[in-house]
Amino acid sequence: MYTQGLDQRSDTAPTGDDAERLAAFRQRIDAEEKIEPKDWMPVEYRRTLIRQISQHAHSEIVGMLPEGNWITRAPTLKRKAILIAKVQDEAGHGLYLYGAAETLGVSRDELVEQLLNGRAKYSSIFNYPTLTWADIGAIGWLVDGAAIMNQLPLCRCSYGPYARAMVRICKEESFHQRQGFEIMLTLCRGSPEQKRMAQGALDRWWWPALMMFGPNDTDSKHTAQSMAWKIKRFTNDELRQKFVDVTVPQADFLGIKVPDPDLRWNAESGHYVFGSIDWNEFHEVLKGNGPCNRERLQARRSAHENGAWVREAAAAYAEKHPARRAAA
Ligand code: BYC
Repeated sequence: MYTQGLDQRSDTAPTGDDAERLAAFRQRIDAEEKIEPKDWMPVEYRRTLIRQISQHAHSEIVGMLPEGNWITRAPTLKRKAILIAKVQDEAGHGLYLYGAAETLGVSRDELVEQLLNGRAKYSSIFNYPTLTWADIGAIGWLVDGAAIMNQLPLCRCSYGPYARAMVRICKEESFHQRQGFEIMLTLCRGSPEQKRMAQGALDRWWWPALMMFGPNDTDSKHTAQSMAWKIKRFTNDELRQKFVDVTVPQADFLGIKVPDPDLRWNAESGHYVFGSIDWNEFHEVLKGNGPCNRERLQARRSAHENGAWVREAAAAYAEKHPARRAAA
């Protein structure tokens, strides 16, 4: 895997030249310099980035499915056009991210294969169903809201191609969050039935949204090293707390209730205190036992099979027009 022309030296027990390279690498990280694809990097740094960026790319692609489910049933033509554009944006995010991962020496085919054969992870959140139109509002508001909270610091990630991809992605995610909140606001200002629908969506999506940030810091196996390498800038719990602090007042503004009996404002700390997450549910979803895991993977596999003719046609065209392929 990802060995072509790339330095495979490890970050552990370096000697001679390696120790020097590692010291120089650490200095660059400390100085907030970006690491670029052709620069030397410890093998574990490369591996961590491939893991995180590819999981992120898969999440964007699988993330198109729950919302895609409502394109044919959006309540108005305008809502439909907005939703189509949003789902298309997610496809674009997936492509930038696969592109960023490829700069680390792994092929897109290999990453897609890992997704399709079930070996690769993608965000737990996309294994939940979208039962009503309000779920599309809740996804924009909460899921994209959580994504922005997690991803804004990634714009300062030490790896250049990932950081630059995130700048564009975050701009689009901000628009997605606003459109989701606007759907929720419209429903909450509508009929009692519409408001109930909005409350139902908040009830369903609140806890899965909190799970998006990953395990508690005490159980997160990668956070410490990723922070040291400035891939991650905040821990999972820090980001989750920021999200709760920003989102609870928004729920108050909408006039709907966060489904957490333990939620309260702590004036001393200046933060909300919230109840404990059902980590058992989280791990079950990661193991493939969430409400929609099988359906999501099946949908991706079918899409891949149905797209075979496009790949074949593109390959045949490239074969026939090598000059155009080189120019592209
Ligand atoms: N779901 O040590 P930890 C989007 C895994 S897309 C599934 O804390 P790390 C959007 C984790 O990968 C949202 N798996 O790991 C798209 C690790 O597994 P492995 C996706 C999870 O990497 C469309 C293990 O648990 N965003 O926004 O330091 C429409 C231990 O965790 C989850 C990104 O991918 C989870 N929720 O931190 C709308 C952002 N949480 O690899 C929106 C980039 C943890 O050891 N990724 N795991 O087998 C990250 O920031 C980090 O990778 C995470 C996890 C915070 C997710």
